[in-house]
Amino acid sequence: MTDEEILSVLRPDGTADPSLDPGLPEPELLSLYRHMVLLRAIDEKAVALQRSGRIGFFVPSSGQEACSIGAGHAVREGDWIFPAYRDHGVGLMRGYPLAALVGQILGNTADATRGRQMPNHWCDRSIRLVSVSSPVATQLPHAVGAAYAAKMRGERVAVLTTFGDGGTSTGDFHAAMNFAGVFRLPVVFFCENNRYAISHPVEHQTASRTLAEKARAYGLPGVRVDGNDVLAVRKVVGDAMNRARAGEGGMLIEAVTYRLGPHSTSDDPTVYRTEEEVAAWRGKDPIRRFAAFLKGRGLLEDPAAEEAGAKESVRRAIEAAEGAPPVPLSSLFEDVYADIPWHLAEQRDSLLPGKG
Ligand SMILES: Cc1ncc(C[n+]2csc(CCOP(=O)(O)OP(=O)(O)O)c2C)c(N)n1
Repeated sequence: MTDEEILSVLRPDGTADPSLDPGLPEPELLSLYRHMVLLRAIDEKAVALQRSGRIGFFVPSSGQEACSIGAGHAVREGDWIFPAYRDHGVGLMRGYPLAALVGQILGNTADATRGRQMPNHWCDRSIRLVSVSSPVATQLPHAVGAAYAAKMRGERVAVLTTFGDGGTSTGDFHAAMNFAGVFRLPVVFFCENNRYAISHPVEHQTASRTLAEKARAYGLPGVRVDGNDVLAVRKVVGDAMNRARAGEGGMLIEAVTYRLGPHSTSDDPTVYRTEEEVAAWRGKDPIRRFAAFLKGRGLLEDPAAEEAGAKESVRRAIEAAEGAPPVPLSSLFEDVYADIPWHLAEQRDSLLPGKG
């Protein structure tokens, strides 16, 4: 392949290219599909919750489901994940529970971080899903640090970090890629080029022909993949993670995709994109594309029933999490110190007399 070519597995007729098909077992194929549908259902409901004032903030991933779910499926037990804020699907695919995800955006006692993180900033120690970073691309050097540690300890694990096209313009991208190249670290840089960094188009982000080609300067391979093709993403990220686990170093992957919705619930994309552009990408919807493949294989009969089932799961998870009580004030003083220092004890006692 040339530098600019984009690897696809799903063909326009709905079949898979046999030379590139990762050959996943049928239950796994269905699981990929169901997680993509679930991710879309979460998006729709979370945006509605924000609009009705029940949550403060949300970052949708509609249009990019093949990226999160395909990449998440390539992560194995023991691997580390340093995600971007749009990649809750990676965690979901690794088993991060829907109840925990919903609890996090509500920030009550159903939230593992007890309302201390900004909404949309998930983490789960049990699957090595490190907390989402708000500042763009700061997760990249963190991922490289974890990869360096894994290498020093002789662990055969890989680290996946995800970020957007805007992330490639940061100093952290340079520092992370350089360090990963020099020390041949087991880290996969998965860049979702969704064409915009909020309102800033990728053409104004870089003068490079592609984002993948930036890898060459750091001595890493760089490849482009169709980010609306879940089998292609799974194949490319899976190969890169295997290579990293085998001690062959890191890789930069540019997934070419599109964000169908707003950047976040605080954004209005109609002021910087045309309806025609959005409609053209709607025609490449990653879920519909994969559904066509599954139907052709006789694995999927009723996509509408799958969507209804996912919506119902989300509705039930929200109902359960909304019933959880708010986090008590006393939690302000918990979980940081084993023995609370005198000055905090004093503050606690003045705020909550008799609770010390
Ligand atoms: C260091 C830093 N600068 C600016 C911001 C504000 N900001 C939040 S998201 C974003 C755009 C990032 O775009 P991209 O990396 O392409 O990812 P995408 O949101 O498209 O997934 C910006 C500028 C920030 N969070 N951190």
